Amino acid sequence: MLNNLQTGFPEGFLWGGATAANQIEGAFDEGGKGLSTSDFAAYKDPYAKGAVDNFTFNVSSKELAEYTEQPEKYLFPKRWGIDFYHRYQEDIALFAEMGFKTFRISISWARIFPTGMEAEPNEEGLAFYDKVFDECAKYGIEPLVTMSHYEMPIELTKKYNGWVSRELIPLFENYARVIFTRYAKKVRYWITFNEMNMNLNSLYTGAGTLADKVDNVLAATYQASHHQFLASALAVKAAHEIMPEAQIGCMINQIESYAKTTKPEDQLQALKSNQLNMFYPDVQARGAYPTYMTRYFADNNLKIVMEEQDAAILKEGKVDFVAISYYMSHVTEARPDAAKLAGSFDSPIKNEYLELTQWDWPIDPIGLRISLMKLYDRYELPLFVCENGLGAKDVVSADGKIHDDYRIDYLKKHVEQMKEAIMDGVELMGYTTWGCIDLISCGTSQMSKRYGFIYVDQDDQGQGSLARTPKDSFYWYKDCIASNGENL
Ligand code: BGP
Repeated sequence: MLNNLQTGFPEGFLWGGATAANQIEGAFDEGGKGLSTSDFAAYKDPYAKGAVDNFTFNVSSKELAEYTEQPEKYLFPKRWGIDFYHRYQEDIALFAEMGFKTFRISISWARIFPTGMEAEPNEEGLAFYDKVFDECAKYGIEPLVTMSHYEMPIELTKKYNGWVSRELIPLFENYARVIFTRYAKKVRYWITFNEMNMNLNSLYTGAGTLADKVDNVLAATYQASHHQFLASALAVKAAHEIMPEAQIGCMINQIESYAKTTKPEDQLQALKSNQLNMFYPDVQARGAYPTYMTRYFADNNLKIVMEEQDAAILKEGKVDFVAISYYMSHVTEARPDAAKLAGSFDSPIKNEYLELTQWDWPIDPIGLRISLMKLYDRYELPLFVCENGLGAKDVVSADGKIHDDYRIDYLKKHVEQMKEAIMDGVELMGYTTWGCIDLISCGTSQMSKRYGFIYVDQDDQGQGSLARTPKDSFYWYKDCIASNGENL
């Protein structure tokens, strides 16, 4: 039997916006919070032209030691956030005014377990997120919670060198059980790790691992990923036990690779690049390592240490949905360093059909449709676009307003393509645009790379009143949500 044609966004579609604790909260040393890896992220301007090899955000053990001893010597913009910690009520009220059905935030692990290793959680940290979820509930907004968004307690880096150590698995499972039990009645939608495939790009950001303390970075990346797969699977299992109504997903940064030419070698490379990206949801959605990785590990002489019970853990911890962030597509060709570029934001080959953002990210709304169609074909699981948006240098006009028609144009085109994908049969749960309120950019550590519907008065030096002002896109999105994606 044929399904009915779904002609628009389904009823109950989860429209909203997305953020991450380390980019919005500020208050890095309040409420009993321990220091996290993101408090020490090195500022290296990864978007400098031609910076493919520098694009790692990695921190060395020497830098970490220096930061710890002389924190004031370095710029740590993420510590400021946008003061969401104290202004969450005002911010959530603005999201409610736009009609948000959902709000994606992350819990900072170091607020709950300051070193990651305590026997008991930090009550003040737990109480903070209670207040945030209660505020959401006031407006009928469903939280979508990422359990680890590019941060973890720094003590776990110092003691274990992050996820490269298996010791972190029970610590994460315990953290998972604590937050599931506490928020069982308040949070129905969960994501374990943010953009796990970006481990390939930055071992420190994704896995809290100092690259200079491992022998082989690629091997360490896959070893750390293996431990995160297990931790994620155990969390999925715990979530299903503790919160039978909840849905818990995995997430990748979806960057579709197109072949540069019709040459079979280029086509093959595009297929392989896409496999390396989808390796992450392949494990988490199918519950086992895909066979193509056996060849990849052999070719690269990588030995991943696995224990006997691991296969069963992965099998029992399959996710309920697959979430993606989507910003761009890439072009690839058969070249010796092609595999190295998987997971990188930087595409060395220009796609002549696409325009670029101010940060040279190719704008490709149809690539979103292609991605959704491919991922749905592959997993037949509900999908969630939990990040998408335009980073731009917004200007406050003489009338005091922010006329961000370029952002409206970007979002409109992506919403149109999601609608097409839904008509193509894709089951899409929701759409949370990235940085629904201006926040500190992850990759550049700049405030001036803005994504929000709401302007925040703060500059790259952390100066400003922090006042919130709706931009033109605020009213556009409000209309989009009210019409369930019909008025664009
Ligand atoms: C994603 C991250 C976000 C976010 C976004 C935009 O990879 O999950 O944390 O910041 O990218 O990136 P940037 O801030 O570098 O523009």
